[in-house]
Amino acid sequence: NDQAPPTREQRVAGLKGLGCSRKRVEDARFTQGKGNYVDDVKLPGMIFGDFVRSPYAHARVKAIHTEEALKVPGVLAVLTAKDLEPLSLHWMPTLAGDKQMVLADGKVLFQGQEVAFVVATDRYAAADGIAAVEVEYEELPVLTDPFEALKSDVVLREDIADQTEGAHGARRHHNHIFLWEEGDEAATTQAIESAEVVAEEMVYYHRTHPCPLETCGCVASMDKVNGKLTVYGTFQAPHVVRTVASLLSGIEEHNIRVISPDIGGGFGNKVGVYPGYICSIVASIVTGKPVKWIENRMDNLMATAFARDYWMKGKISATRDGKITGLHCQVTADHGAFDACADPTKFPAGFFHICTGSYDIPVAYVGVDGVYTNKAPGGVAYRCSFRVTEAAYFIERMIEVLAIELGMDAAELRAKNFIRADQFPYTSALGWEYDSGDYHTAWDKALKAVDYEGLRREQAERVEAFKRGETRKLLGIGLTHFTEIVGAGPVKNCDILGMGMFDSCEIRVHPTGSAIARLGTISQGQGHATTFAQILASEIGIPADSITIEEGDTDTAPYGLGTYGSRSTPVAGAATAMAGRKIRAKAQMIAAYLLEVHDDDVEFDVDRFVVKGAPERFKTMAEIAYAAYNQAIPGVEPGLEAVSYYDPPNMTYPFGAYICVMEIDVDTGVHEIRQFYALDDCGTRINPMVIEGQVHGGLTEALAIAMGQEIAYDEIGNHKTATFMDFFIPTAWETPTYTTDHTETPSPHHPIGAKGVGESPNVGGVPAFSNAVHDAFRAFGLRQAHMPHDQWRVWKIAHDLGL
Ligand code: PCD
Repeated sequence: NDQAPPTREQRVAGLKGLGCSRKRVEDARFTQGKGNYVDDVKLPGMIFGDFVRSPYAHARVKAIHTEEALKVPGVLAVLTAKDLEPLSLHWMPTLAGDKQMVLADGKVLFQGQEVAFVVATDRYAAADGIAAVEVEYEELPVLTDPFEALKSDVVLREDIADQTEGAHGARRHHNHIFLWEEGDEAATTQAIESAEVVAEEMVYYHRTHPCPLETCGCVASMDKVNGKLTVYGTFQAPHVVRTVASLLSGIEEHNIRVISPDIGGGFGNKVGVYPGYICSIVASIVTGKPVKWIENRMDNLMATAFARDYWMKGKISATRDGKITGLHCQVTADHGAFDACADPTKFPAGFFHICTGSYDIPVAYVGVDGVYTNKAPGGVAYRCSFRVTEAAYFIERMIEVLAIELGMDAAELRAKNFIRADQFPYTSALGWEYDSGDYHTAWDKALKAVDYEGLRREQAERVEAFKRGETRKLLGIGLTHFTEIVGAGPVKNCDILGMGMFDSCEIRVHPTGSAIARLGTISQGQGHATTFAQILASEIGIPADSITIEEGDTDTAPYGLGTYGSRSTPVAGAATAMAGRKIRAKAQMIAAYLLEVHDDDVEFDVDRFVVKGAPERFKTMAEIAYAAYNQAIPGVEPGLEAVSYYDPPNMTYPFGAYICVMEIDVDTGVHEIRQFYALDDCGTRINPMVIEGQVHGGLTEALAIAMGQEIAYDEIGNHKTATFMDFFIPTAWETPTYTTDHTETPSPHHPIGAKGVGESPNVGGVPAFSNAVHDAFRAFGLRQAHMPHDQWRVWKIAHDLGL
């Protein structure tokens, strides 16, 4: 064989490791309709459960008549709160330390609330059964405005009406949940009162919904003979579901198996525990049959989860020449009927206090009031690390408003206040330690890329032309520089229901030199099977194509806290690298033995261990793996496996500079996005193509939120946007072309320097789109207009400004 051995470069390329735009291995099945989603799970004898839901937002439930429903052919059972009460399952604990009705117990508190669970032979019989259940309601006054709720005599939560203490401290009113504070209020007030310039604004981030294409659902299957409960479900955190299911049901944890199969998008919607899961499990235990529950679109938009709904009253102060001196923020957070926000336990407002953003602000204060209203519970991190998108929107709007107040260019104001590269690690006034960043470099690159000066000149000319009546279109330049905070843990700060937020990876290298790795996270479309194999390829020298990645089965995967808050790369990705290093350490001993040298005399090189100074003497990882199983090596156990549970020392702080250039027709409110430039810095990049896909997807969700998507209620609590006729989902038609770019500032504490990126485009995108709308009208006196900026609202801005 006269073929030349591969060069070192060819060996590196063959691994498809870090930095390679490897094609997604999961796409073969996704693009051919061969995915296996929860609704694809069909077990022998499976039956179907579905909910009777409340038509009222607030009503007393006087009686539930199930007799007629039970006569419907195919209907097997109808569960109500009375049936769940003996099991203590009529209420369930929420992730936020509150409790939530599983089925209506005496009253209903939001439209679409689960009232009874009809179990039938199939979905259609269940629907007929639902129609036959008769519920007697007595309507009660409805509160949909959190400010009114805090003043009203109407008691929403009668179950805790007299409790003056909640999970997060004192409650000052029967509809108040908590006041959570961070920072130094006295010093902040002092800084603002003595400042040369102060800007004040109410910034509202409206209620919206993650709305994954696949709705939530599960199949619960109780095997009474063996005492085993199996639950397939759309779970972003399967192990947590197993632990919670065990604690609630009393079934020992080893007898519960939770499986998240393919998931059609999560976006935070699939983190929480919903009544559908509990009712399916109970129904399976009662009937001894597998029970499926799958939401339809209206169920999903009405009942499981919501996001945002933050009223943020801000004050920001500065010197006359634009140096920021203080930031004050008072939030009124509408949590709906139950506090079911999905946040780490100690943070009832998530990581909202990252709201000093990318700026070096000496003093700051945040106070968040959680309030009950007659809306659906949820408060999930829809593509943002626990309220980070609210924080980014708030600070990026406040910067714009301050720029107006100062009569200063908003790009210059930002640059003047950025945390400088030499200040990292940087501790913010609200207590976060930013691990790394280089904001000025990213910002300069972004401004240059779009010819910022040229755009401002064009904008000024456009304003003049508009005033002369030569055009009816305005030009907006939407600027954003955001800082994300992703990767919860560390365990000492972050837990969910007491479970510390580490993550894990377990690797088995097979004798022939291929491998399987299992993680505690679960992909919902992010491409983990592709990218985590790349981390390993670079760490252990086995080609990514020879590594299977498996997630989502609690019987096989190591315990982990799941995928949300862009934590998979920062936490499970780190565990993967660390487990890989354990493999490598053992491989080194084996290689040294095989090469008959001391352990320290061999070194790792791409896919092999070589004798130092004698590169022709080496053992490949494939040879080493084979020896690990088939050769007796003194002092070394057979096999080549490792597991790592990784508790990150800190979170990672990705950042980005986004610029949106938008044309707005003042007569119709129609916008056209001429250019969208997105520079992301997520540290070391594992797969640039996957990152670009993440950015495209996140920006499109940001576009949706900023420009039209909304969960709206009328004054009696009717849900006005529970179908795709009313809830805006962008199609290819509305989606603009994006230009992506990057800088690379590795995280100093992550084993491979990677930071998360999945949520960044949503966090940075929303203020970029919204700032573009605002900026178009800046010359005509607009300061603040609430999202979503749909055509009617944009037209209204122009109209109100007399344009
Ligand atoms: N990466 C790379 N590099 C770096 C980073 C990252 O490459 N540096 C990649 C990885 O590997 C993956 C991705 O990218 O694959 C992502 O990652 P991250 O950032 O780490 O994240 P994760 O954890 O994985 O994920 C999560 C996210 C979230 S959170 C969300 S919303 C969303 C995102 O993710 N979701 C979703 N994205 C997505 N995509 C899809 N397709 N789907 C979905 O669902 Mo939450 O909290 O849940 O709300």
